[in-house]
Amino acid sequence: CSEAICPGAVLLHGFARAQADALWSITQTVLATAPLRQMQTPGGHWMSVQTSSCGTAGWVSDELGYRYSTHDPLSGQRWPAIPAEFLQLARDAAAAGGFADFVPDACLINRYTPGARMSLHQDRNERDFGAPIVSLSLGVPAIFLFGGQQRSDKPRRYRLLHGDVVVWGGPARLAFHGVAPLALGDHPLSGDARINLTFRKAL
Ligand code: MD5
Ligand code: FE
Repeated sequence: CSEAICPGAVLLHGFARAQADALWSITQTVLATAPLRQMQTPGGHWMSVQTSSCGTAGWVSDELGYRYSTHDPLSGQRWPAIPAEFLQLARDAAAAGGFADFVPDACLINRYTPGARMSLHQDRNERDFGAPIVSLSLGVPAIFLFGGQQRSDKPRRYRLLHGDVVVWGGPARLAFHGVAPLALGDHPLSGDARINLTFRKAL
């Protein structure tokens, strides 16, 4: 079933539940080539999540800023390709959210362990805000914070479970959002961790 978060944003409860365990193991394959690492913000802080990417472009952050890069700064190589199963899921979910023919060129992988969080922000490093972002949650549940158009708007909270998918587009594309500090949990595949995949059209 699906739950409207706001115009342009829909939470598809359990949309990927049937494939979630397979998507988890495919994610591990990607991470064997492009390992998770902590990134530094332009302000000089370390992010509490661990990050990697696949696709033509990967999201990176360092003292110079946030941006997309065609190469993994750790290896100097191109990021691994987005697996076909990921592309299919992103396309199907976007269509269910009202965005036909979505073809992401970037997949950001964020791993949260207990206490890791993401403070309120907007995703604005992508070139085309007309394309949606599709988000897949795997592993232990997280509390997602949906903040609305202004940073000062009081965030609404949504619990995201293994196999849940959210499609963010239209007026929701530039909304403020974040993730509350991950609570202790235990998941058969991920242990105490949560992994979020976000499919984006970055270039
Ligand atoms: C997460 N990750 O659950 C989220 C899922 C990130 C990030 O925020 O930047 O890695 S993506 C949620 C998202 C994307 C674009 C717009 C909106 C939410 N929104 O309008 O709330 O780890
Ligand atoms: Fe974000």
